[in-house]
Amino acid sequence: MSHPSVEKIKLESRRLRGTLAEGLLDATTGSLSFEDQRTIKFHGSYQQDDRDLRDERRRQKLEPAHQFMIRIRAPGGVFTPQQWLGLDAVATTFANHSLRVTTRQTFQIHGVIKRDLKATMQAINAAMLDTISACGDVNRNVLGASNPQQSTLHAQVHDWAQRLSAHFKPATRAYYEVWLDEEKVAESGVEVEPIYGEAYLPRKFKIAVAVPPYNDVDVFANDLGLIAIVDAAGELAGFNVAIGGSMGSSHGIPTHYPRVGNVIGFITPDQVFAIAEAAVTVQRDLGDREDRKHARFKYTIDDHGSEKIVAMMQERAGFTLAPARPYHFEHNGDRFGWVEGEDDLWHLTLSLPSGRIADTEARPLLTGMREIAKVHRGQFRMTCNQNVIIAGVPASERARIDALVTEHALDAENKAPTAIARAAVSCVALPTCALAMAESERYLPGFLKVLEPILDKYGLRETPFLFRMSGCPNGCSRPYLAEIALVGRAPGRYALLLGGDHRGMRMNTLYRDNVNEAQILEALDPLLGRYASERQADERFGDFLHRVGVVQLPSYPTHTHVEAAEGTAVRKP
Ligand code: SRM
Ligand code: SF4
Repeated sequence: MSHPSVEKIKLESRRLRGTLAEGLLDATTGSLSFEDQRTIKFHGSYQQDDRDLRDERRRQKLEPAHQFMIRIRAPGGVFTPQQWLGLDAVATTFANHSLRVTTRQTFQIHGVIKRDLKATMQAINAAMLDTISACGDVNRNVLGASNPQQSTLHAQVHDWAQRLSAHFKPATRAYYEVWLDEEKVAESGVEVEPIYGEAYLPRKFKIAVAVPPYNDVDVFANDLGLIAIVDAAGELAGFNVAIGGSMGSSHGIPTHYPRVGNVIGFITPDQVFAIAEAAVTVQRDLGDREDRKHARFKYTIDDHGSEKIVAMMQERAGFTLAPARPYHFEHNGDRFGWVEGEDDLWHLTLSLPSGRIADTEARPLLTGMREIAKVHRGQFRMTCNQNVIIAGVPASERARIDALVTEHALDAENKAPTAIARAAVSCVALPTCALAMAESERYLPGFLKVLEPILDKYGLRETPFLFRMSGCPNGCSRPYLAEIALVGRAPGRYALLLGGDHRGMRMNTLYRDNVNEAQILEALDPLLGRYASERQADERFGDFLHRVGVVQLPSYPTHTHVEAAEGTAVRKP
């Protein structure tokens, strides 16, 4: 049986209601209809099944072990202790007893069954949170820099993330009706969507706000990136605008490629909404609605040409972009441990294993964070590298937090034996992700372990490397920006990519395709050896590989390379 297209489903969904309300009540199956599985994404949830159990259930002639993943909308990634406790209760009551920090600085919970979905959404709402547009063909969670040392600037950027997220929230009341029992009114199902229109966007759209010198949001991986420019007095003067970043690609299909955003100019704060809306509506009108694999803004830009897209954006925004201002990124990572910020407040960044907060005997992370949330009076800030910052701690409270951290081994990753392990990022992949071709989160610790002796051999234990792993080429861990990346191809087999930089500005190159663990280590060993003996002072691995000619630009076989340094964007074919 052929299924309707996503475009048709959106148009016929009565503004994202579909038959969700009825489907939730159908007790004969743990699944939703094909159409509702598409519609529910706009409400921040995915239907999944436990892939570890798939074959066994098939043998037993049972339907798959259907379950739902729910993603929170958290622009800027800030949570109060009360919200943390609310989510902890959701995870332990309705989900698989874990909270998963994502690469877009929010939480996912996994393993919610259909009959608990509505109660779970209501519990999330009771924690003063929602999941609106966390997935689907709309603007997604807006990222905001999490550097805790610049609290004033951080607060401003957080505010921008909140306002942009609110601005691009769909107008439909579907979420409130389906999950929170809001009464239907005359407009139910026919609300005007002033920004999105009837069919919403052709594909997801992502916005991030970075504050140089840190690119912890990986601003160039977003459809629209805003790079804060601070004037001599330390005030926010405005933003450089970057367009067309996105990671998704496919193995061996040259027309599906990752791309870094290119900087197109500078705007003042009062121009932010106009330019953001221009970008979103140009993509709405010109984006590909036939081929979802070719529907992101990057393809619209490359197909129509950057000049035409920028001209259309300027026309719709009603002004011309000013020339981009100089800026400089130092790195795209997190800094672990305590740092002192403004107003005598301290901030503790904890490295989490792929963002997974769960209890194991050796590491009761979920319990530990819950105990901290019970006493902490500041905030929790999620980072886009899947880590958490316990933010805003007075000096007098540090010892109490430290004691809880030690008691629950919350600093185990901060003390990981190698620098590469502390900063590594990996996507969820198996067993929940339907698209995973290979393990990622579950394989990362094992891979880091077998890499350790090689790092030891060359004295590279404490040398920082930007390492990212994804279970498939969709690139949820943003692997194409890493110095070393593994991208899943098949069980136990990966593409090895090398030569990204540590500032998130240069993509890496395919170095070995379809290789297993032994072959990956065999490929890396001599390169790490050369790096140890031939590197220049402070030279990073990715830069070294370029200097000695192991990898060349253009770095990825099919993408457009962009150097976006000092306010200029140089596009190379
Ligand atoms: Fe992602 C799809 C997990 C960040 C590119 N992503 C998925 C799904 C929903 C699988 C699916 O469609 O069935 C994954 C759910 C797995 C699970 O079981 O939880 C999934 N993506 C994630 C998360 C949880 C990865 C993580 O380990 O942290 C991240 C959640 C972010 C959030 O909170 O909103 C996540 N995904 C990203 C990023 C990184 C980013 O945005 O900075 C990317 C690359 C940037 C980009 O959008 O290009 C990304 N995810 C994709 C794609 C490829 C999109 C494309 O245009 O080609 C897919 C597949 C799709 O949409 O069809 C995808
Ligand atoms: Fe799933 Fe692929 Fe994203 Fe990993 S990169 S979470 S395997 S879609």
